[in-house]
Amino acid sequence: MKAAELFVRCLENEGVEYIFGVPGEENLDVMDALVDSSIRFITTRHEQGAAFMADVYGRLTGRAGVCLSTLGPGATNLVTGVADANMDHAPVVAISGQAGTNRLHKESHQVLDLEQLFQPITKYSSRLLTPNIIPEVVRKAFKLAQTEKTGATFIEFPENIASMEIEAEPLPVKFPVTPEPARDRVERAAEVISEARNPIILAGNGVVRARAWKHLADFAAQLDIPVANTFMAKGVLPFGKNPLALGSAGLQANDYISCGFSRADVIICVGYDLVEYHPHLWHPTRDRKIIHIDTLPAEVDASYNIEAGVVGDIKHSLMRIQELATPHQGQPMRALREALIEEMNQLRNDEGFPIKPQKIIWDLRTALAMEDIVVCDVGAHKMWMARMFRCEYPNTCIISNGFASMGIAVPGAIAAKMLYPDRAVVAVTGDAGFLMNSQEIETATRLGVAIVILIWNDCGYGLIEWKQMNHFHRSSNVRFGNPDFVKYAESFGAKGYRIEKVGDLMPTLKKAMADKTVSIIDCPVDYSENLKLTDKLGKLVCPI
Ligand SMILES: Cc1ncc(C[n+]2csc(CCOP(=O)(O)OP(=O)(O)O)c2C)c(N)n1
Ligand SMILES: [Mg+2]
Repeated sequence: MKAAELFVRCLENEGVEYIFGVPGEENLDVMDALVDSSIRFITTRHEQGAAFMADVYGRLTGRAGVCLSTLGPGATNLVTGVADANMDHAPVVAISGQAGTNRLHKESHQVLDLEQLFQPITKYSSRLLTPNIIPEVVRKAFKLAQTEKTGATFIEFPENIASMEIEAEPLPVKFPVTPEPARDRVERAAEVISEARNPIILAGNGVVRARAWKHLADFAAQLDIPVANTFMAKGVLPFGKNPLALGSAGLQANDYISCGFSRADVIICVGYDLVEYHPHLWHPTRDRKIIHIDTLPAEVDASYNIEAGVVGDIKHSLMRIQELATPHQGQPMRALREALIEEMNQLRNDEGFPIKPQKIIWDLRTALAMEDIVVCDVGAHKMWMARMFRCEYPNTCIISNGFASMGIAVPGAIAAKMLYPDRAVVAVTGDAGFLMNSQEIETATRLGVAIVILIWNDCGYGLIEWKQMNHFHRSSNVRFGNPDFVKYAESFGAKGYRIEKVGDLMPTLKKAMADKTVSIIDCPVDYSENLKLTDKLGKLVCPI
């Protein structure tokens, strides 16, 4: 068979359902081999869209999402989405075509050294220099992408290799098992927790990746320790139902949860990735005892000097420590949760227009069922969503908080809806991030993937303006104009809605969710609330 065919068989062997991508001249053989494959190719309108779709597919399934491009400009277009997946620890395998090996050594049309280009943004970057290695390279790319800490890998496939003849078989797929934690570390962690006066848990996305949220809830309940979560661990404890849930930590500013960290003497980090939230922001004093529970040893950071590192399967680590540690009593941090809930509820009947972020979130939460999925973009809206959108289940509010690239929401929502056609899926995005990948609306309408896109319209780079005003009390180059989003939607054959008064939002959301096609809601937002929040949190008097 052709090497391209073997390559596609290896992908099938890995259980690949979809490849998101843009075909090119240098992957003709792979594209042709896909015609006879069970794998469905999802033709996108930009390689970045393809990479973000693979990224969110990987987050939601734990299996590698796959994206594909041609050489040179196609591959450079993949870069942002691949980097995002890698830094956010989403399993992704990216594949690109390449010129034949007879012209890689010299100046040549569209040739870039892609293996090198992808090295710093992947766990493994490889070039198929001979067809014999295809089964090993593909297996390795999937194994590394799907093994903790999960992330992106890259395969470069030169066109002349793809058309060669080869007889070989895919390698069997095996999943490595994360080992049990070392007994002495478990004992040390249990001892520190038992002796603590005010312990707190910081749960990160590693808990979601390990599917260990039930174990975490048991651990917290039995030891009576409150839990803060990073943005990417939203829903790890059901916020509404579990009184130990303190909400999200990660705002760069002071917040209620900061009071929890400063009050704590022991901070138990579970599946926490430092990329999400600098330790110096929650541990400036560097004098608390930190317990690190994760699948890999802790990253070195001056503010993350650990007392006990429990490395191994997170579920087992939590169970073993729980067996040995002495439970605490009383919940001195409950006031933090109550203060946050009060704030979440405060503006639910607000009549202001443009609509305040808190009110948009209230209406969105009310319109959606708890199993429905929100994919958030990056900007001021993300900060509000992370802080105030309640989640009862993990992976129901997807946030990129490692690489934190704008442009993920629309393509990400498409991937989420393909995986969960029976749930409503809403892309919550700023007006800037929306236009970075809005071309994928065509992909969604072509595929019949009925997502809702909720644009927070402030005619500006809101988050940057927020920061500029905080630092310099004036803004610089953050304002822009927008197209008519309703007409824009209609030009794609999608539905467009404009919110003209506060009372429009809830019925429009419900209507959009019932639409059988893509719906785009243009919702003016009142970002004067941003500075009010900064001001309020600056003057925060800890409720505990
Ligand atoms: C691709 C990319 N470019 C730039 C940034 C830096 N950045 C972060 S938020 C932001 C503004 C986002 O504006 P918008 O999408 O309108 O959201 P808003 O802040 O207004 O809610 C920018 C420029 C980024 N994170 N990603
Ligand atoms: Mg904006």
